[in-house]
Amino acid sequence: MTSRRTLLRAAALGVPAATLLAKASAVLAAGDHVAALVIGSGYGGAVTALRLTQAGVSTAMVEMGMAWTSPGTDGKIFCDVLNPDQRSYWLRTTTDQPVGYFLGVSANKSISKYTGVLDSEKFAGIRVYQGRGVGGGSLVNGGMAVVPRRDYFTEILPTVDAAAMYATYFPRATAALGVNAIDTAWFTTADCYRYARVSRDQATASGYATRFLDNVYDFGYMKQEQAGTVTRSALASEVIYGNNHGKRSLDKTYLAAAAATGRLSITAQHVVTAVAPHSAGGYAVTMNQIDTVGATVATKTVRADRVFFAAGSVGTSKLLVAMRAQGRLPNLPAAVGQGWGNNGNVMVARAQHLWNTTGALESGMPAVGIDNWADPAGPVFAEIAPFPAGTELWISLYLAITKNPNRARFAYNAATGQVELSWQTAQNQPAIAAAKRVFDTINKAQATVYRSDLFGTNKVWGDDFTYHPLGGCVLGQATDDYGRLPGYPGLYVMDGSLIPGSTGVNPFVTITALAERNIEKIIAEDVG
Ligand code: FAE
Repeated sequence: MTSRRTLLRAAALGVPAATLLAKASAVLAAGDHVAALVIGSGYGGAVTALRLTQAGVSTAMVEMGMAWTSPGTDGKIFCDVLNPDQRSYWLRTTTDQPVGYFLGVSANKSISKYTGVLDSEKFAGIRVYQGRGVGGGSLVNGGMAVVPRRDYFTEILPTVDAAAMYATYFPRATAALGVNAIDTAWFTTADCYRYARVSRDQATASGYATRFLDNVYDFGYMKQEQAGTVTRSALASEVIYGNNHGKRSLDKTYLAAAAATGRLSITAQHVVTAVAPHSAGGYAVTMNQIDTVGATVATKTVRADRVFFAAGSVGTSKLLVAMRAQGRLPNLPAAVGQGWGNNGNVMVARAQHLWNTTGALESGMPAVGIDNWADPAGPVFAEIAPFPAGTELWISLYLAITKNPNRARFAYNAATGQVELSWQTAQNQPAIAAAKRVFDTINKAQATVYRSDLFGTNKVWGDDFTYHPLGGCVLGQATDDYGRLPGYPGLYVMDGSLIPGSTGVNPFVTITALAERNIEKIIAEDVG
């Protein structure tokens, strides 16, 4: 409730989120001493920043990506998926689209190297998509705000009091995130959700349950987009490279509220490279300030009494594994770097009959899922995903979340100085098998076929990338039951790395609620 009050207060003052954030914008200097330093500005980091600043703690946030506040030459902050330019990808010279092919031919294009908003981080057996910028994954994601099934939450995090999570922390998280429900009557007629209706009706006719999904995209705004009374965003093919309107990303919610306290500073375009005990107490945090082509322009070390790792599952795990291997945090437990999973992600598409048009106009924000999670033979929760190409394609696309039991670990390679991830593409076979049962059934019932031209040449399954990296510093294994790193008082893990590889639904609500639970405890017990 506190967060909602703060948000309302900020709104009542009439202060736009961008103004609040601009005031918080800062650049840490070498030798600075801060009470709390938060690495990363995604969900875990934003919750941490809001609750610490509300508790009176001055908090310095460090983010490797840009503060996405200035429009480009086209007057827009973000580009759309049909016209990707340098703003789309993190330090790449070609795009690396998740659906990277069309008719079996690469659909990627050349771009200038730039600190763009979406990173496709390549490991040996998987590409991991992550947001880069103030707001982390909230800038690029589909906004789906899904509370996990309670029985599955209990299964993955048995030491966490589920009653408290569902009574207190999930509601707190969804309120502060600005989650809203779609008007289901409007859904039945809106052109922009024709694609979802076609997929939903076919799933239902094939014997599967479907459900509407809440979102942080303002559905009221989307209605106006459909009516043609406001500038289009979700209806203008804006999603994975950012939304210029409508989306309540973290810079507009948690981070704006934290900035409104006057106690938050955000240092963007700084990559944290090392954390180690400081001789004077607390921790020395070393970072590289980078320019927009990723070149280091300064290296600085600051001192922090407490450090909150919120660099995401991959970012936090890589950093901690490197610190242990390099002897800077040598006593970190062996569990640091372990228990990583892809939330069972696999993508697939079906070709529709010519008479089953999916529509030229597709909202970039998914609103419906096929819920076959209760099936013991292979749980699947599949989001009906958009393919916002601006033209009729007769394609039904899905992101399936499955219960893939396989896990991987991060390891430091001393020869290269890089942290590697052991995941092999073949480890995604259980995800394919589970999704195949569902979509084979739908295809059979609807007399349709898979598209095999979108993830490669003759490749049905998008099995070699994920949007949902989870784990690497699992709660209760790599940390104590609240994210404290054992042996290092004042070091905490706050992000998706705490969740053991799977949450059965899209993960950001789980990450946010768990961070709310943990920071409440940490503030009560550790922060005096
Ligand atoms: P995250 O949001 O990734 O934030 C970590 C931040 O730390 C990033 O801003 C990094 O740039 C920054 N960082 C990393 N390393 C460093 C460093 N060394 N120094 C300084 N900064 C650093 O972490 N989830 C849903 O629930 N619903 C969806 O609809 C959905 N759609 C998605 C669509 C896409 C395309 C993608 C990529 C993800 C999607 N997700 C979705 C996943 C969701 O965004 C993700 O689980 C969360 O963003 C993870 O939150 P964290 O706080 O763990």
